[in-house]
Amino acid sequence: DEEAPKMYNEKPNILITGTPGVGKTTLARLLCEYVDSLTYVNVGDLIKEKKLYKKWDEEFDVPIFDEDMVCDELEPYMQQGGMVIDFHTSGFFPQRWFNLVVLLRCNNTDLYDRLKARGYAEKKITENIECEILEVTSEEVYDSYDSDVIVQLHNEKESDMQNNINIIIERLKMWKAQKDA
Ligand code: DAT
Repeated sequence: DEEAPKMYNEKPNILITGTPGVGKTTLARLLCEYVDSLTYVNVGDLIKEKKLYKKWDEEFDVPIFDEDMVCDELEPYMQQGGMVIDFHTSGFFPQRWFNLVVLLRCNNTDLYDRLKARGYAEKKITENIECEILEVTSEEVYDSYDSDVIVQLHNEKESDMQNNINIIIERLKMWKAQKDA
């Protein structure tokens, strides 16, 4: 999709990505509370609601989503702009969609505790932590998006959340200033 033209939406589209448990949903929802013009979209929920899958993963009991179905469903919303997309994987989204890509990170100890608290089975916890250690999500982000739209943020302590919100809001102001220039 690299050849596709950039979209000239009035409102920015933001991707919030990272390994499950890093705090995407918490941060994305909070961001949408702070900035009125933004709309929160949980892609995992959307996949289930709109049945954007053709197969089911029995081992992990999750739908194996269909990338084209997800992109087709989201495209009209992305055209509108102002979407905050919350999903753990991002390489299949058109690059042109996003004006800001937030990659959230969390250390293994906190990540373990969060996934355990979520009631995940040990195997699922291990898989997710390995994903974070091996930088699977991070590599996907850097392979898929321009480095100038990516912001990598640590989300470990409670106080990180407000800091991260402030950083994102600053980046959105920069985006707007560049767009209006
Ligand atoms: P994700 O959407 O990436 O799976 P989440 O937003 O559901 O993650 O957060 C996972 C858990 O971690 C949830 O119980 C809230 C908690 N959490 C998120 N950010 C935190 C932070 N900065 N400090 C402490 N706990 C946090």
